[in-house]
Amino acid sequence: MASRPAHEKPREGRVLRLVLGDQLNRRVSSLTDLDTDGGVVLLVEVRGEATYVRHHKQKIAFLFAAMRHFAEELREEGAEVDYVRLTDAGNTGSFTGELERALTRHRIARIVVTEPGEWRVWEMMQGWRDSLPVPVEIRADNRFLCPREDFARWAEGRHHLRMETFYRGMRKRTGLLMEGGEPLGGRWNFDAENRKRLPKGHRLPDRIGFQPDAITREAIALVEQEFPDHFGDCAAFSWPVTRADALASLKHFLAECLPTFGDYQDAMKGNEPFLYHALISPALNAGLLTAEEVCRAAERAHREGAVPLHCAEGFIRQILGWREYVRGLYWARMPAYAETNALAASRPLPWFYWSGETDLHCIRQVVDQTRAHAYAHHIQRLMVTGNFALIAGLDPAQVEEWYLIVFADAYEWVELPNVHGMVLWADGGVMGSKPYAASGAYIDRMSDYCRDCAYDVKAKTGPTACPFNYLYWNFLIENEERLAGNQRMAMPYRTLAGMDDGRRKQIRTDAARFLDSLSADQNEAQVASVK
Ligand code: FAD
Ligand code: DLZ
Ligand code: SF4
Repeated sequence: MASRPAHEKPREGRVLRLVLGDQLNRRVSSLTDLDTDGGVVLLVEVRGEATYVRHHKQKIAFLFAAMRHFAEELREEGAEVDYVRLTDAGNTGSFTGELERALTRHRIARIVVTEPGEWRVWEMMQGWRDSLPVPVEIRADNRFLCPREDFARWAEGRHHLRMETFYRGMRKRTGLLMEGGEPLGGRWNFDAENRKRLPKGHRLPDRIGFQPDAITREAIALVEQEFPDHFGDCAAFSWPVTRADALASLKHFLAECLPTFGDYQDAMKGNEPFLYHALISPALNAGLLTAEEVCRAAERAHREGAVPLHCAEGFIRQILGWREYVRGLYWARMPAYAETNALAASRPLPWFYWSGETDLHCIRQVVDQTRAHAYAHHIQRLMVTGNFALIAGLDPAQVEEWYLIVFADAYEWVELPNVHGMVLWADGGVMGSKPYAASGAYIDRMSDYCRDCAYDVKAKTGPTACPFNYLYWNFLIENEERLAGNQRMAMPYRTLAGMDDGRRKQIRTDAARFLDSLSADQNEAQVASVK
């Protein structure tokens, strides 16, 4: 709680509870005493948040729709809600400006807010304690299972922060999938069983979408009008924007997809963006669902016999493990974390990350579906657009900005560790013991993309060879000094050492030709027109 100079008299008035657009949960810490203390709940649509990066249109529409529905639900409950719309007269466009204006509209004694997800906003909040004329109480974010301080304690003194160690601690702490202090089924991790390719002719489950209601349609129209040049379109918008719909979406996933989720967790298929994935990350990250309830529901489904253990574990690990871990890492290591560039990568982001116009069929698939749905699943993000960015040596800052823009679930606390650490290894190994570099063979094994590609995934060199193949070896050559000593990279470096000079030279030539053609493609004006 902020202290105030002793000579100042406490202001009389009510509590102002600021709820940010990704804190839309009735149990969020800023609202826990709403019933007893009352006060005014403030929600604000501000241009600054929609444009600090030029978010995908669906992300902005999703959040505005969810904020408007949440405000209605609070009102129905009897709460006093002050809702500022983007186009309201006098809207200053920033959280700070809107707090200042709210203090002129209401007699306020103190402000209560839950800590934000992003460092950028955290810094802003620190400023409020000095600049605003009332005390500002910043409460811990209770939507996560691991408090920031607990993660910081765990991370203290460790250079490498391995997810698996953290995850086991979280299983013990929560008792999820535990029996008598031991992991259910005798193993912590069933990852090895979660790597199947989709069989030919496999019938995927139908997915439920949510038809935009009048409030959501209005939010979409607002976004089309105010942010017409942002990336993406809203034609296929079908995200759940209320807690009730998010719960319906979770229920559908648990019944129809989770029993098979684990098997095909890493699979990819042309024109099939969703497969068995949960599609809950926008709702989860905005507060419509909580990590705890989702994990408990998945565990229950297993204990009731509806879901095999490897599927329940594979899913729970993503949330209890990865999601909590990246959030903890972000807060433990920011702001320095974002600044490193361990592999000194500097190539500009190719234009096809926006347009999808490329002969690399796998990239085209992921970019096109991302434009249409503001969604790509984990392996697409990691092993297609991510892997390409790594082995082509793309500038981490530009890649990170792209990931923050294009997905409906993107917030820096989750995007940055995944991109900077897991994908680009720009943190020099804090997060992952080795870079996830892979050749075209991985994509071919896990998808049917290569079948429809102009390149030949089996060819290693030459103009028709899959660029992932020579870029992979070129990446190893370029980073030999930095990576050859890494135990986990020993095998590929042994293979590289066995290559004759001619092969190495050919790899370098193919890679240079391809990468130079990318640079030639760069065109700022074109990029702006596609965004
Ligand atoms: P499912 O595959 O069904 O998984 C269930 C849930 O597990 C997800 O909803 C998510 O909450 C959690 N989860 C899974 N993997 C991760 C992970 N690596 N980190 C954190 N949570 C995870 N997720 C985001 O929410 N926002 C991002 O901005 C984001 N950026 C990413 C960038 C890259 C390069 C990579 C490799 C992953 C990123 N992820 C991000 C993680 C993951 O890709 C998405 O959470 C997932 O695709 C969301 O879809 P889903 O709900 O269908 O997930
Ligand atoms: C992402 C986003 C957008 C586009 N717009 C708003 C907004 O108008 N009002 C708001 O309260 N929050 C918005 N957000 C979410 C914030 O960016 C998010 O709360 C911060 O990044 C902190 O995590
Ligand atoms: Fe992607 Fe290479 Fe396969 Fe084409 S051949 S889809 S570029 S992995």
